[in-house]
Amino acid sequence: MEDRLKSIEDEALRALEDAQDKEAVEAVKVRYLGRKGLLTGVLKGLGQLPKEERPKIGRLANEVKTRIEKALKERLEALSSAGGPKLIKGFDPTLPGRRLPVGHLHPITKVLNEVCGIFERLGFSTAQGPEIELDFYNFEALNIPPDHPARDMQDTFYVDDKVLLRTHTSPIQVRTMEIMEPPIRIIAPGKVYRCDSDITHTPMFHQVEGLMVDEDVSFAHLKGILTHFAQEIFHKDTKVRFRPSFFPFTEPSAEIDIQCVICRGEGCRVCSQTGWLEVLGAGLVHPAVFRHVGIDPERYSGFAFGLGIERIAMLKYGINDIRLFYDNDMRFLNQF
Ligand code: 2NM
Repeated sequence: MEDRLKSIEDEALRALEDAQDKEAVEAVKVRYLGRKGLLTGVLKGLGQLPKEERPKIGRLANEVKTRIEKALKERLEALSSAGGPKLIKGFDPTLPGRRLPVGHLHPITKVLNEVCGIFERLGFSTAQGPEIELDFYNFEALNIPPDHPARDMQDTFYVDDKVLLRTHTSPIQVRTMEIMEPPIRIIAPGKVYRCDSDITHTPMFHQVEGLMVDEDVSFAHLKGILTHFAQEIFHKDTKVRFRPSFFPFTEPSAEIDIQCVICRGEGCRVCSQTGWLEVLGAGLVHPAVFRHVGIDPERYSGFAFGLGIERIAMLKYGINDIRLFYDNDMRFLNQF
């Protein structure tokens, strides 16, 4: 009987070592310790043994039962810690954590950074200035006459008769020219304000203006720099067109068009059937502006340009309503 118990134990322990999953362990448990199991059979048969053998065999059988139970438990634990989730008091440390929502830059900030990056790589430095400006820097020094329509209360937010919200970032260029000797090569990014609101205008929008002043700066420099810019911000073979225009602060002045990004020049609604889209204003700095800031227009010349970031962003991303940038609708913003 002792040999029989020994072989039941050996068999059971070997079967457990071979068991590869919980089901196999359960089958071993049923085979040896179940109601009709092999060891249970031995215990039930104790009564048939000679009286003097019963205590010894009974004790041995119970010891074997305890060892098989222990091996069963250990095998189950080993199986659940190799592969599969580890359950620690109902907590599964292998589940992925809850992700924190991570924000990103606003599409206008991204395009602004991209525009500034292009000019920074050409050697331009960034300059800043106040959003609340004096009439002198916003209008007078820029050769904008007192009766010019841009000065109207309909177009400009006034704080009082001498103080206003800047309508362009040109005052930054004026302030820079006042304190800096040429050569000057700067860009002036920032928020600007105009009394205007519809699908292509918001009362606040973003501009980047640029200025280069030195001896012998010509319109050719302006053409080269702005053609390079258009081809960097849109596409390397973007066609560019310079059209004569007028600004009080530049002479001569030009507006710069790119071939329509929607119809590639065929003519469509976005380009009003012209095949071209206006993206920049520019020109050679007017001598009157140089005189206001104390730069000798006989010795120095310069070019300046300005562009609206929202307009560039709308063309780049095919957006038809500028107000989408400022509605704070995450379904829109998350696309960038
Ligand atoms: C534009 C178009 C043309 C401009 C001129 C100046 C300054 F201060 F140098 F005179 N700053 N920006 C300028 C020239 C801006 O924006 C459409």
